Amino acid sequence: MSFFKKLKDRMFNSSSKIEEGLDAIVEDGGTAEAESGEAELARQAEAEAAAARQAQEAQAAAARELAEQEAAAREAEAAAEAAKVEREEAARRHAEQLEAEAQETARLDAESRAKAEQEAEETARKAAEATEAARLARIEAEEQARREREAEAEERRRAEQAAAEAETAREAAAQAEAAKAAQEAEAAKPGLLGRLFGGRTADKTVVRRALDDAMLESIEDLLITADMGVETAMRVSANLAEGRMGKKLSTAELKSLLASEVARIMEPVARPMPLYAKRPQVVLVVGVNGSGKTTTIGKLASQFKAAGKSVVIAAGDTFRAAAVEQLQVWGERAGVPVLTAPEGSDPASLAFDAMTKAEQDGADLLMIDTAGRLQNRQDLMEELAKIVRVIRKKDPEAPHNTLLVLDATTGQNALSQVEIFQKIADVSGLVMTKLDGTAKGGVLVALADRFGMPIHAIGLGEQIDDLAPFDPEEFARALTGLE
Ligand SMILES: Nc1nc2c(ncn2[C@@H]2O[C@H](COP(=O)(O)OP(=O)(O)OP(=O)(O)O)[C@@H](O)[C@H]2O)c(=O)[nH]1
Ligand SMILES: [Mg+2]
Repeated sequence: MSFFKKLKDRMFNSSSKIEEGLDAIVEDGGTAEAESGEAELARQAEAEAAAARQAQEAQAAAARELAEQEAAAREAEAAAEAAKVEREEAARRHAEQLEAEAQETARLDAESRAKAEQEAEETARKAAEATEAARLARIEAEEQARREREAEAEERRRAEQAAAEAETAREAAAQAEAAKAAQEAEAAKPGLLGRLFGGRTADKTVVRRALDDAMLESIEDLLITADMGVETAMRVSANLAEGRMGKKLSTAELKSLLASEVARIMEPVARPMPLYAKRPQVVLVVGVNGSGKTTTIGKLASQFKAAGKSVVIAAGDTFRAAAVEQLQVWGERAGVPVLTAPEGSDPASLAFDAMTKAEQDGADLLMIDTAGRLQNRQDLMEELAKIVRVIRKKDPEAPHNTLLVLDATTGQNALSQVEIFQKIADVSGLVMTKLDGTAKGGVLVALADRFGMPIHAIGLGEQIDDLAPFDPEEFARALTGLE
């Protein structure tokens, strides 16, 4: 497994804050778009849009027609109903009139019957006439009722026809809808060419968001959360925005911009620990408690040994017996001798003895471990200064390298550690350990941006080969989650 594959796997095992954050920033307020600007894709999108528009128009027209037909059917029904009511009323009035006339005639006849016998015949005739008229009226009413029944049947037929037409229109609309769905399904499928060329023309979309102040602020906040520090986060996001305000960016594009910005900052500090002709080259290793000094010495000793250098380790952490034993274990693993002194003895005098021994042995490198120091423990800091003074009695140029070991999980605190150790120990380079233990890692960018101090190596685990030179591009890709 390549080292940076390991970095990415381990660092983002607990997922990268920056990677996840960038996804969220673009998706929040972004819109889906065609992934590529290729003409083919554009034409396809245009054709799909036109087909969708046509289907929509057909659907709208069918719906309009349906509505009109329904309205016409409703009107015809209302008119038929009104005509029926009117006809019934006319027939009723006619029958009433005839009835009243017949009654009047009968009354007049009865009156005149008493006055004049001769009129009796006439009266009888008139009565017969009246009877006949009533019969005719009845026939007329019956005829009227028949006509009404016929009219009703006709209306029913017409209403049924209108209903059938409405049903037909409804079916047409449903068909138009189905055709539209089929068209959309067809458009969603990659064409034959698309399938042949690995789906290049398939329905690919990507979310893009226009870069504005709000988005830039979110990016800045994200970088700060990832331990980059306010100053560096502001500088990085300002550089990223330069000439790009209003431009639409996808997550991948944003990651790529951020990665190149990070790589640009890191590039000047990515330097392996320099090796000199001077023998022994003295490497003093300093840092706060538990930052990984002893582990890093073991890993480095192993690497130098493998590169053909003769290495001696001095267990300058005389504070704890356990520290000496720990270093002896590392020395055995790396196959290099470890010089020790009794617990509680003066580390400066052990350093001096180790210088003498390394000179005698003609060793290429002398690596001196020191006790973990808190920046605010004045006595320990003075002890460290004393080690440096004593070494310089042997070699005024020593130590040739002073490595400050920093724990990536301490975040922004690493910046103040650099400041303080720089003052008392003249730090020449940094090693950042435990990058496998954080999802942030932005502190490295902050360190590079603020101090410009060389970063020699980074630690990714507790095993002897879990230390590697620092590669800015790979680091930037791993940090931003750029594939
Ligand atoms: N995950 C991980 N653990 C590490 C790494 N480097 C060191 N450690 C662990 O961190 C712990 C402290 O490491 P040491 O090497 O003892 O640190 P130190 O700076 O020598 O500590 P003191 O001497 O007590 O100040 C140990 O458990 C190491 O195994 C690393 O890169 N990744
Ligand atoms: Mg130690």
